[in-house]
Amino acid sequence: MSVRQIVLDEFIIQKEKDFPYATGELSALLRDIGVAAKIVNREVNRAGLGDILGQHGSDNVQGEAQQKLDVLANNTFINSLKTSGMCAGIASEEDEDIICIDEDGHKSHYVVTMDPLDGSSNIDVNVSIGTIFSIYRRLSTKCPCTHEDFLQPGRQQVAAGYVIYGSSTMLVYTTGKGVNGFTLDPTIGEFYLSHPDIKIPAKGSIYSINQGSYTKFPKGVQAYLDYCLGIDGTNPKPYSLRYIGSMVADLHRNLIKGGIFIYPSTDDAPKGKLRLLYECNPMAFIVEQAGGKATDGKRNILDLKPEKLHERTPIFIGNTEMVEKAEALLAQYDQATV
Ligand code: AHM
Ligand code: MG
Repeated sequence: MSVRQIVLDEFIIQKEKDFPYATGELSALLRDIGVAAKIVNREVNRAGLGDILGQHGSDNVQGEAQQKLDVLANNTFINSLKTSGMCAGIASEEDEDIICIDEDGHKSHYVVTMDPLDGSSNIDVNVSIGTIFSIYRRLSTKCPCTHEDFLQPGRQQVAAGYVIYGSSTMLVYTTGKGVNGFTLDPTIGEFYLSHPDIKIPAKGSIYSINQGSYTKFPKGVQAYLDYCLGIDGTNPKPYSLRYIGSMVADLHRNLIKGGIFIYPSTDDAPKGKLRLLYECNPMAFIVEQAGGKATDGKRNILDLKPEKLHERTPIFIGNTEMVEKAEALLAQYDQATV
């Protein structure tokens, strides 16, 4: 008889022993996120059947049209975190300001940032989308929590993860001691450990970027793309371009197969599109824990000190060798323009 694989909740409890002073609070919070992910997964999986596709009729704080599933996922995670009592506050990509949960005097030590449904443009067309989350130990001690609790450098994350609603649904997370991936068995509603101790391959051959914006990218980014394509003659084996347009899906593939994901600045958006708190920091923590690297072109993403909740940053993330090659070309062009 084969040995049963470990499920997410068991794994989380087992991993508490890596942290001698653990109280179980973080573990409970991670388990709550797992439950919310299953609820969102249920809705994503039957999205074409109900009245949950299409636009919600509202804009989020970024001025982007919210999809019905964006709103549903946001409410699901917020409600789950509110009822659990394990979370002091939430900052969501979909909400203008932080949501403080501890006004009733509850004394949770953690706050959560999240992009409840990433890859919004893919919702209506049955292409992989995801949820991204990150957990910080709060700095304030009194209720309610404050903006400072959320505006911490990514290096301070105590846990981060994503859920990919793809051909199967997976939850991948780190608490700073490696990265582990769990696949949802929909027949019994459990996440099973399927990808233990994920490491990004040392060599990669995939690059992921919205190349349609090539003419709007900085010269250094264009130079790196010319290198990827083999146009500049220095890359003996040009790379494959793979771009889904859901950061979670693009990064998940590159994490498993080896590759780089880039969302750079453009002429129209000097800080790029992706948000430091909700997308870049959690993904940078995961990729670094898997042996990769994430920078804004010059600085490590995890060292950036956020100044506002919805701050954006350019990002180059994935296989270390590829990210460093991109940085080297960016630096050459920076120097050329000084
Ligand atoms: P969203 O949070 O509104 O879904 O936007 C983020 C998504 C990322 O998942 C993806 O990498 C990017 O937007 C794609 O943008 P573009 O269509 O400009 O390539
Ligand atoms: Mg999003």
